[in-house]
Amino acid sequence: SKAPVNVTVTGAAGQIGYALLFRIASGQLLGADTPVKLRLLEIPQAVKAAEGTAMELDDCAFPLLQGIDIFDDATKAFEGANVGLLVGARPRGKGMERGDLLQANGGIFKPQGEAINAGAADDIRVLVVGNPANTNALIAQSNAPDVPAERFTAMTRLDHNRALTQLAKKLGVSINDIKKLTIWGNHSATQYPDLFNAEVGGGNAAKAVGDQAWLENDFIPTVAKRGAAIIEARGASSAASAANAAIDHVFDWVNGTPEGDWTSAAIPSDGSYGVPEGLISSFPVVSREGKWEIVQGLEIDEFSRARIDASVNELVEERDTVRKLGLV
Ligand code: NAX
Repeated sequence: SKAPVNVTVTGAAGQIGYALLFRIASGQLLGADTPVKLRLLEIPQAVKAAEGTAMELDDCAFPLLQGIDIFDDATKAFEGANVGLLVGARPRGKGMERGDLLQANGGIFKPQGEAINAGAADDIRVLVVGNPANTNALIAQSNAPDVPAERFTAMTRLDHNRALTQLAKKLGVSINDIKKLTIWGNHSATQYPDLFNAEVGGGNAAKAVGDQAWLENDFIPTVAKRGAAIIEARGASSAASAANAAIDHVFDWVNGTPEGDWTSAAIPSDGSYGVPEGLISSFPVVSREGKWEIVQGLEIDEFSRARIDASVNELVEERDTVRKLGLV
């Protein structure tokens, strides 16, 4: 039988953690034939709550779950980690400027990057969920110089999945009829969900919609502001859907994406599509042999170009801020 895979989850006692851990332990992250060991990282005040979640995991008697360890020390939590799901982050407080937010998160993601560098397994794959996810991933990556840069990614799969459903509803089609949708840029309100290269039933999605006003004034803002709409409706931010997207991201990274389709993930830019090299930006991606590859050769029209540039410029500003703060 296969050796267990060590999965480190930060922010394990939070609401995404609660939605995520049971799915990892049931085999949905890595596949039904892969045993897992969970390594949960929390701040000291939340360790007790993480222990409660671990009790419930025990009570599920998951056949694939071979152990749960709980830590309040990043160096220990990432020891031997094959997968790191970096969920815990510092939320934006009242009156907090973006620089303050980035600095506060630097205090989390810098030491976690160092911990990954020091002790993670050679095949470590990192997905950052905690916001601002792209730049947090950049901070962790910059502080893990011995780990290949490509192993640090940030999550835009929830945005991708949100866009799939909005388009399917608009056209009255199934999710399964939609292919090649892309989220470009930052996981923020500037993100650009692109229908011009997407397909519905084999035809062009933007043409099938045939309604530029809907695309600009309805579709794009609905996808980009969905997180706020969930908070408004639920009184709490997206949790189960975020956990689901994290599962999708890692599963595809490990197991590959289907032929004839692609997905969206924020990965280090190689300069493709004019995105400055090194920025962790969302692209159309396929996963082959355990690696993300950016889909090449897509046509980017003027409308898309402006949207992509706006989101990428925001990432450049975030990078410049964390550079000044000495975090990268
Ligand atoms: P919660 O506040 O419920 O949980 C966060 C947990 O992280 C807490 O238990 C806290 O104690 C822990 N934590 C804080 N600092 C830590 C540290 N240094 N080490 C380990 N644990 C630490 O938030 P939750 O709703 O679970 O959301 C977590 C993060 O996901 C937030 O940053 C949120 O903004 C982000 N999201 C990202 C999404 C995406 O698509 N990329 C969507 C969903 C979500 O909004």
